[in-house]
Amino acid sequence: MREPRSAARTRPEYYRGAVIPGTSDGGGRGIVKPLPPEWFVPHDGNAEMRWDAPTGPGPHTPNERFFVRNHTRTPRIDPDTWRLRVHGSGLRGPDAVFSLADLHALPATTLDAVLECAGNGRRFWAEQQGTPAPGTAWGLGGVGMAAWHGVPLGVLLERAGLGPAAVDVLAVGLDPEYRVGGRNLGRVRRPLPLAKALEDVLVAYGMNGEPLPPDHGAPARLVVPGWVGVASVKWLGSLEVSDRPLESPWSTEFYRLFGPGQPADGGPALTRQSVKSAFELAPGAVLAAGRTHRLRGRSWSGAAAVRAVEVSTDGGRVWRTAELLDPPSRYGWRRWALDWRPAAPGRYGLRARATDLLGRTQGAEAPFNREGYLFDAVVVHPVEVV
Ligand SMILES: Nc1nc2c(c(=O)[nH]1)N[C@H]1C(S)=C(S)[C@@H](COP(=O)(O)O)O[C@H]1N2
Ligand SMILES: [Mo]
Repeated sequence: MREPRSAARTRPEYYRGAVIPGTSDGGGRGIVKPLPPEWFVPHDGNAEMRWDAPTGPGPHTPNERFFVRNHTRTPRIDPDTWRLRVHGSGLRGPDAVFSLADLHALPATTLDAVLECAGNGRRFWAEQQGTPAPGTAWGLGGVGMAAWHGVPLGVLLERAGLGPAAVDVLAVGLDPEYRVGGRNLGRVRRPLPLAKALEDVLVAYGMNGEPLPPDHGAPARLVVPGWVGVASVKWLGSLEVSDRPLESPWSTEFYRLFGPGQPADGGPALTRQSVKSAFELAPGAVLAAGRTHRLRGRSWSGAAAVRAVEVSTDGGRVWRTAELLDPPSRYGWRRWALDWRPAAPGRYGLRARATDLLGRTQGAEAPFNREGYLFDAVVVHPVEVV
């Protein structure tokens, strides 16, 4: 297994918020909440969660520390005048319109789910595999887990008059239209197959026991558990229910795999997230030799609960089973810990790999794709023992 080139040198700088070549980091432009540098790494209007900042006693990521991924900027929406319109050929009758009070009056549920950007871990394509990918150079902090509270989308669609011929639901956000490369692609929107919509998707208006914060989609967003973050459309304005398959640039152009092993014109629109693990430790952390250190981290998978996590401190030769601190969770992550007593000073690359209940695991290399989505290889975490 190759060691990342000069990782110990570049990563600590990056985690202090340095500008990364190839991106134009703008200090969290367009995000409403404060982004203290000890909690976040800014990426040109997006904010990455730092894994070395303690995140409280439980498994949930506090709202004020949750990563933000915006195509444009966070809109401020008046919850009193906000309406969600449901329309389209897949409904039996006319449009249905819901106010926030209407949503509050519908049956609600709470679900622990990881929300993760498809591009999370993108910088490791360059650092570990020598194949840099364009786009936001996330470390592993384009992810968080919250207890999402809201109305099951299936319940809402039934109330709206879901018809038997419906196949797709297109969620449209109320944030500004997305302009890129001289084109206006319109509002952020992405179709969702009806089967998933009816399975476990939420129209969420609560996050970790609080109303949804502005940056995370207030007054209501989709939460599509286990799927790439872009499916979870924020600031919901409308839902088109269609009796024909729908598409948008977010399902045809972005968030698909292009490259070897894919059809010539690209793979299908991305759905499930891959398996990942992260240490709750600063990259390049300095640890004392001859002492016992409790290594902590979290692992998650979009397809099933995490079953086991193994850690290697010797370059991937010996793997030890980590202690799992949370019960299995279908869509949540599991925290883990493992004691390590490094005998000798030097530079080490810590490795963690998770396996989920479907047997999906993390290997030494992730299969290349042009846009650098779904990095699921073991990420080598540099530390220095002194
Ligand atoms: N309307 C809208 N929804 C959106 C986005 C956006 O820019 N606009 N970004 C998407 C992407 S790419 C991700 S990864 C998640 C991020 O959610 P968060 O900012 O609450 O962490 O929201 C998704 N939903
Ligand atoms: Mo994303």
